[in-house]
Amino acid sequence: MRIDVVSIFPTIFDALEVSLLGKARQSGLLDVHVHDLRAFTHDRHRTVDDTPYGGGAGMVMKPEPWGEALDAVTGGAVARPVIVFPSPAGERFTQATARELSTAPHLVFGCGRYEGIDERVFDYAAELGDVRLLSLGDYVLNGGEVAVMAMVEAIGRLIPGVVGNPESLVEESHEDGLLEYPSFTKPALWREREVPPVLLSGNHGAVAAWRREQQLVRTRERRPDLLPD
Ligand code: JEK
Repeated sequence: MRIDVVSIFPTIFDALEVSLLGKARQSGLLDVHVHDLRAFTHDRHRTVDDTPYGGGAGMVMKPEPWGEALDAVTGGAVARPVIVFPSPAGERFTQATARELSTAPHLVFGCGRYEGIDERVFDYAAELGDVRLLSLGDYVLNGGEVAVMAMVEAIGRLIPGVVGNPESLVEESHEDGLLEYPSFTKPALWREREVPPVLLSGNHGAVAAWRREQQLVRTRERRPDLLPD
């Protein structure tokens, strides 16, 4: 999979090198290219923002640098790309979205800042690829970069061969929408706290039943929205 990221803070994405995706990048399964939006400006101050038409607070990203950046990163013709713009006004990015995007040969991420990007950029991008406006969740970030880091990590670990332990992905794909059961490791007694004895019993049926019960209890307590009525 090829991934292009456009941002005015390209060095934020240096962190991708040290996450689990570093290995995937070295092996060639993931080919990530980060671009500085300011490289697509032509004025002496490398301006990327301006005041909003109609008035209001804050600044809006100008369309011209975005048009040139999108032309440049979609020009390679790997395939018709999926072009993602993180946005507080987007559809929710979920595990299902990550699965869907993990099969795309070419993803482009456009990271906005300030109050966002001139709306015409999304319309223009739709001529170059399949545009998705996606939100990480219902809180306000200062820009798209942190959202893209999360999305690239969620998508990247689903690409076959990227995760170190493929068993964990098989387990995930069989998931039932409940929260996970609690995990324990050695020592069996730590600071007067015991590991639940059933996990030391060697009774695999009892372990499975206990874990399922824990999943249900935790989901009811913490995420009742995930349970059917
Ligand atoms: C992309 C710029 C910052 C800040 C104004 C007024 C109510 C805010 C944009 N889950 C997510 N939260 N935030 C983002 C995100 C934020 C971004 C950009 C993504 C580009 N910003 C910003 C304030 C406002 N709004 C009405 C909401 C807009 C995000 C994701 N993904």
